[in-house]
Amino acid sequence: MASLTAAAGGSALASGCTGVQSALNPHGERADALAVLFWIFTAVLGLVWLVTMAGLFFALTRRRDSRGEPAQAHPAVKRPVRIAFAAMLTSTVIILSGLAVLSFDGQRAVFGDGAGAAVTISVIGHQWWWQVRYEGNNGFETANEIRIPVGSAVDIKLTTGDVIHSFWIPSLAGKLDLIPGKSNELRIQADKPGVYRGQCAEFCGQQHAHMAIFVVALEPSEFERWRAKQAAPARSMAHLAKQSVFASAASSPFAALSEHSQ
Ligand SMILES: [Cu+2]
Repeated sequence: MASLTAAAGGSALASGCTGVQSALNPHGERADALAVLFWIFTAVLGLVWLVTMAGLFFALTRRRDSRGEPAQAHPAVKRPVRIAFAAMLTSTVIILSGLAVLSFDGQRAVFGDGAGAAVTISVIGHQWWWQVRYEGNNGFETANEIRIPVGSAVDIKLTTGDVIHSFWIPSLAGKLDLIPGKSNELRIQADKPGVYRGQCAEFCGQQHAHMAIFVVALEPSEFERWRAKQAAPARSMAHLAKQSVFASAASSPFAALSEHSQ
């Protein structure tokens, strides 16, 4: 039991950085750029924190003047102090400028529009679900699930039917809001097949926490098969009229149907 609990605890801890919904477990070009940015900021600012703490420690533990005289009210600023101040000011300007340039560069990589996308999908936010519309001649709709081909750029047009929502698939791309009266566009791309979870990232009402969306990345051939099937007109239900769909307790009503028809 204890080992079970420990294992569960360990996996819960690890799942903070991995799994189907993590910006630190990127599976797309744009998510990669964001993850790199995160680690650079963490490393540089971690180093600044360490140097600051070392300076503080040094100042606190330094031996006092052996003569034990009270500090002067207006001591003359000594040369080493001036040098230290100049160094701190210069390094602050250099570090902040460097991070700002990296940040703007990352922004371009995440939101800059590239070449034409393979697939364009409209996503409309609702309280509290995602309407997904595949545009084109044989357009169709799904809900709370987006299927995309692996390795292709997919443009997502974001609008909302009611309030502000925010579309965020951490493993694939950055975050972008859905604003009433406005259309935003975000590009996603998955490097390998899998299921990637997203979550509405803007509080939008009571059921906001349950407003999840899944991106299923399929091999291109598999995606095309699925798309063709979705786009095909619905089959007539006339032949089902005489059958009792709920007669069987089988998990799938369709399994029950095929049993009846034999
Ligand atoms: Cu929402």
